[in-house]
Amino acid sequence: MNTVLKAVILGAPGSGKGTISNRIIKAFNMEYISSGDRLRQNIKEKTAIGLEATKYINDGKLLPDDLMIKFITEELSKVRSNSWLLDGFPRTLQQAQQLWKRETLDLAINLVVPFSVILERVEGRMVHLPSGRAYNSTFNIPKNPGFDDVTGEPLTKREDDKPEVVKKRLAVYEEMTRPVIEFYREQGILKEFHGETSDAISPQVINVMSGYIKQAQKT
Ligand code: G5P
Ligand code: MG
Repeated sequence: MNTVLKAVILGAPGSGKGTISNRIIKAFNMEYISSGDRLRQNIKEKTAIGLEATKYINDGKLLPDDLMIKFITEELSKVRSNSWLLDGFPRTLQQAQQLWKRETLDLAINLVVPFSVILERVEGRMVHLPSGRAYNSTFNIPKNPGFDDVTGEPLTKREDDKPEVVKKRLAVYEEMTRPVIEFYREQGILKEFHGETSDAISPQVINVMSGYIKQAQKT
């Protein structure tokens, strides 16, 4: 399907942004940019931003806005497609306002999952760093335990998935990202999806996005 759509996906840590984004990009022809995945890749490659990011990420804190806005602006400038899905950015009102000045967004997807469900999920998470594919001991279980289904490469645990850091990330989310949700509500592009599983939420998201794409193709 030919897609023309610029969207952001919001939601608390562990709400399933990465899992659902992977399903969205399989359904539609969109480029996927995850701020967290790209930062972790930079940490692995020991780049300047990677070295700076480590101390914030491992402590469950957000990187400073100026650094993050510059990083994502550069990542977006590399995108060749008219359609993309941005996961993990914006996280603060200032980031949202800067992105709004630069890009015409069509849709802000907000995933609303109870915090009790999230804490359980994050404990069992294993990731394939280069792609951002996430697995779990009870959901999306890797075919070969400890290895990525697609590449066969080893999976790792995220440094910031320790229970005490996850609690901090959830608190930071409540304080810093709530205003972002209100910002998109005021702009009239917010769509909220409630649920306890990604299997229940992702078909609803894909259904809504199909509507946007059909509308864009008519105009
Ligand atoms: P990230 O990487 O953006 P978070 O904290 O926003 O990190 P996270 O943890 O990546 O979000 P997610 O993508 O929402 O969570 O969730 P996921 O990985 O898909 O699913 C979580 C787990 O649950 C997985 O194991 C998955 O398999 C499982 N799962 C999914 N669905 C289900 C289900 O239905 N049932 C069950 N049982 N399991 C399921 O950001 C990390 C850090 O980078 C910095 C910050 O330091 C941040 O803390 N950063 C920024 N700093 C400043 N500004 C920004 N814009 C920044 N962006 C990143
Ligand atoms: Mg993620």
